[in-house]
Amino acid sequence: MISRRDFFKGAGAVAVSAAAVSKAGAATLPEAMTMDNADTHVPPLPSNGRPFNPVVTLNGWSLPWRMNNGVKEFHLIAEPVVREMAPGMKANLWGYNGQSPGPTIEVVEGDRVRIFVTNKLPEHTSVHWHGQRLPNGMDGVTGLTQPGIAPGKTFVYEFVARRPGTFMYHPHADEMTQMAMGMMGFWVTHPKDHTQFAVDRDFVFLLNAYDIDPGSYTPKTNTMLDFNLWTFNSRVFPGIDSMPVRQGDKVRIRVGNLTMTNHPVHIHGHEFFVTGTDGGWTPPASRWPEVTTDIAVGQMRAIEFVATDPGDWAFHCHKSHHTMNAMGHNVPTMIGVDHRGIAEKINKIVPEYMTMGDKGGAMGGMQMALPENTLPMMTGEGPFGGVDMGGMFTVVKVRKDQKRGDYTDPGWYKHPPGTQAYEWTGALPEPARKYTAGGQSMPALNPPDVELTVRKPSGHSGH
Ligand SMILES: [Cu+2]
Repeated sequence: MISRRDFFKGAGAVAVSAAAVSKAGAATLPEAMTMDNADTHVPPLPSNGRPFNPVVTLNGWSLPWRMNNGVKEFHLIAEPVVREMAPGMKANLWGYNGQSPGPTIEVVEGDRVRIFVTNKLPEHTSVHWHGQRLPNGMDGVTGLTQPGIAPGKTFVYEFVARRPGTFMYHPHADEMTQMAMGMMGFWVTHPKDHTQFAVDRDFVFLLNAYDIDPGSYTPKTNTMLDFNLWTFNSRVFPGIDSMPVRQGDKVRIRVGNLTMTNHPVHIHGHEFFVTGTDGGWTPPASRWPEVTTDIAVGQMRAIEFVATDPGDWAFHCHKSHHTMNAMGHNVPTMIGVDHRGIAEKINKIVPEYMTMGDKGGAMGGMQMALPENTLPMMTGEGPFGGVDMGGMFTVVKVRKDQKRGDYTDPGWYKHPPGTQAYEWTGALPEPARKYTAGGQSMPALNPPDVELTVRKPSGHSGH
């Protein structure tokens, strides 16, 4: 739930006249709304200010504002937060206004924006408005354009949102620690004309990553590459909300990357165009259709597609290790290795021990005993059993009967008869086999009694 913890009386959904606020509020800070859970919220935003089509932040929310003499005022609180990353696991992070990532800030091109930033962290911070055109002194780089905001202090940033598009915010102060702890948020500047670039659904989220040892709660901030939790908005599958859309909807998904590596995001069943980048909207003539687009560190991308085909369509990062949750990476590949004897011996010492994957890694049907506060590597349950993935994975749910503006999860897709893969139970012909370039047939894995046929390579016997 959104809650108000400061003095301000005007309810977010109720229009408060600018004059009334400016008298009462001139000497005060704007209210600091806070969020205490990680569901996707479609909150009613204040009806003052110019109209726009709001975005929906996956497992997040948009920050309400107040108008003060024509200036749109927001109040961000940098503070320690507890983030549920998926049911069963909580993390001690740093964020803004009760959550990590912080709330999405939505403004309209040409808005004069004033952001109060209060620091409730144990060390100094600042906020950099990533991608914005603004006066240099508002750019938020500690030591370069301002002193750090000391613990307990509040700074004011003020600028005109000059360019419509997709932006982020994050500290430029001890950023290795502060970003590894989850300090970041999304920013959308809507076009002055709200019919321009209009879509039916506009989802936003950040790519971020954490290294939290199983059984612990706080990220290891010195990790450079080997993170174990790859997240959309500090959530992992199955904790990431789905993206429900109505069949025929024009859908936009905006993604920003504040991890330490690139992420090729991939959609099933539809092609999209990259319509927006870090620098704004792409000229239509420059676009080409894709099903995967790579998002480099520090980049933002907006992709768009028409949701023509009903179903539950996976949407995920295509690096296979990024659709996994906490795991060790020093595990040897055991596919094809018969280790029945080994497991029995180890079980005498470690009764809970389960060998990893002699038939592959799929764990859909079984889960190892886990330490407190961690997640299985590959978790979420689908309608047909375990989805062998975790991490950066969610589902675009395209439904004919999803109501306009309705973001409630419609449940699992019911496949019409004859449109689903099924088991073949008839006779099987001999499978065609192919010889490799070396002329040796591929041996079966761990063959008990297969005779290898070795042929002399032909055609290269000399001149
Ligand atoms: Cu990735």
